[in-house]
Amino acid sequence: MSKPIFILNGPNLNLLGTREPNLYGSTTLADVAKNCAARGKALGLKTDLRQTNSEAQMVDWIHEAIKKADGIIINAAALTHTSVAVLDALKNFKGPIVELHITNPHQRESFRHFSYVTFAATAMMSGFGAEGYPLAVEGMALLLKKHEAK
Ligand code: CA2
Repeated sequence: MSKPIFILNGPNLNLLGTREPNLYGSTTLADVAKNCAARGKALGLKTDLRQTNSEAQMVDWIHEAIKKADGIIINAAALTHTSVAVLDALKNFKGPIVELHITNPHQRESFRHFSYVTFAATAMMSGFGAEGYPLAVEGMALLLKKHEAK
């Protein structure tokens, strides 16, 4: 039986849709969860979207994913640029990992140009706004097919 796709979100993404709409848009994380569940259902995938402001919680969820998820979509937010702990945890996950960003970090400050997550990611997507989440679910469906065929 197939396991869900974990969609993990890091610090401050609980504010999505409520602050800085010029940068991050007006879709809330609850809307994102619904959109991903609907897109996943159409593709035969279950999704489990979570958000934390804590690095330790993020590491624990990645460990949980090792046993309980077929794939990880991760917007680690600021932890993308700072966390070797998140990278080390991701390296133990055997399935596909999609690194996701709402904005295009390469168009922003130089400290956002470096990503630890990239070293463990199978694929990365950025700059599609909150619409990037359901697009990442579609991308994950493709990656899972390739992974299963191996
Ligand atoms: O573009 C992205 O998705 C980011 O991962 C967002 C992070 C940022 O640190 C990364 O460089 C790029 C910040 C997430 C903050 O989320 C907010 C959402 C709405 C309002 C305020 C913050």
